[in-house]
Amino acid sequence: MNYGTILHFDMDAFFASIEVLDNPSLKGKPVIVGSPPDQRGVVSTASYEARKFGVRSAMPSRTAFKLCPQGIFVPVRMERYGEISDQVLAIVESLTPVIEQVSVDEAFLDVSGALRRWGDGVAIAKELKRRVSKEIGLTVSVGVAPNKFLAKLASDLQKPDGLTVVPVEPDAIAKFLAPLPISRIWGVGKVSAAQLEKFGIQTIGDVQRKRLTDLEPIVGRAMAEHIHALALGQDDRPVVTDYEAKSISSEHTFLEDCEDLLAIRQVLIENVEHVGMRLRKGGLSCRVAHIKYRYDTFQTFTRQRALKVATSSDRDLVDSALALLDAQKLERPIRLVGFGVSDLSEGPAKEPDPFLFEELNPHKRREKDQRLDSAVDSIREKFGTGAVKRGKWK
Ligand code: TTP
Ligand code: MG
Repeated sequence: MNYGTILHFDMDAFFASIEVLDNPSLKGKPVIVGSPPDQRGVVSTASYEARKFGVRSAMPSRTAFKLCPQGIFVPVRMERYGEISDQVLAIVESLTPVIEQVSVDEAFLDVSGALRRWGDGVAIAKELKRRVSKEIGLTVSVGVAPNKFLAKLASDLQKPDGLTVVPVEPDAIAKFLAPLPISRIWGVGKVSAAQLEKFGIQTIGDVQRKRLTDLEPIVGRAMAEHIHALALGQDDRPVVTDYEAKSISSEHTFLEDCEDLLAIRQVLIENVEHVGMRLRKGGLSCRVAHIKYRYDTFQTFTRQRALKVATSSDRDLVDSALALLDAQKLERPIRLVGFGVSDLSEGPAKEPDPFLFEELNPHKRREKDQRLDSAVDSIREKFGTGAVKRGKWK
């Protein structure tokens, strides 16, 4: 049998499963990881037992408590989840070198170069599941498909502990997708789904029966092209390893399209800080910064600029991100905003030190910034990214 060579895996109830792993008395119980129920704050994730009561990620902990009063609330231990994430990646790296990590608990793999050793994509998926279970004690769901869109969709279809194989023939792919709701199409959120449903389009099969020109007036040209291709399972994005891409980025999709420039700036800054932290964690600096934004119509723009010196400092990155954003004339509500860096090199920026007077010395300022950045990073590692917010930039 012919299988696809793109895999996507996603750990099951990741934070909650690790809490159960470290405290087996929680097994089989409704575990809720996040803020305590008597405080403001949200649920990070919940065990599948707690999800039966309707508890979900990002829900206020108070609401979760109302839905599931017998829930066992445990605080987030980011550092521990990072350790397990590294262990999972080490297993994956022993299977194939082409890995694109998407988040702490998921990644894409292109296994086309690893077939001789392992046979086919399904054999590699099984080996991954077996080793994650045996060596770490957790379950992971995997999708095997001919491309990224289908692999990601597949990994989510039979959670937890799933293994879903998507066919490779175009007709079979279309048949596989047809019964699924349009919300399964990557990028179709509540707003677009509601818009399409007004026109009687509820399943991916309904999209398949439309022509591109039928979809354009409903959701706009860019979005129409996007969903028309994905409804047929067409997606040619490559799996890009961190090494190849030599870029680090972070982006955020707003729950509702956003027109508030201050909110957009704030979210952009948070993305910058996230990127800065990853740069510094990897001991890297960058020479190019870019922003990305997407309108409600799905039209997407990126703007980049070269930095004067290689840097990993939040201050430099935020300065360039805001300068790039401020140069834009935003004409529509924003659906997504993101920040990224490229042209990476090893090590923090080091330059000769020609300044006699400390106060005038931008490199000294740089050292001070670096100390501040690393203090902020260690607080965030311990307490999560929301733990410290900086005051105003500039
Ligand atoms: P997910 O993979 O989205 O969720 P999950 O692993 O808990 O459950 P599933 O079996 O459905 O994959 O996210 C991975 C981890 O990221 C999750 O365990 C906790 C964290 N997270 C948050 O902190 N807040 C959020 O809103 C989401 C979605 C995830
Ligand atoms: Mg997960």
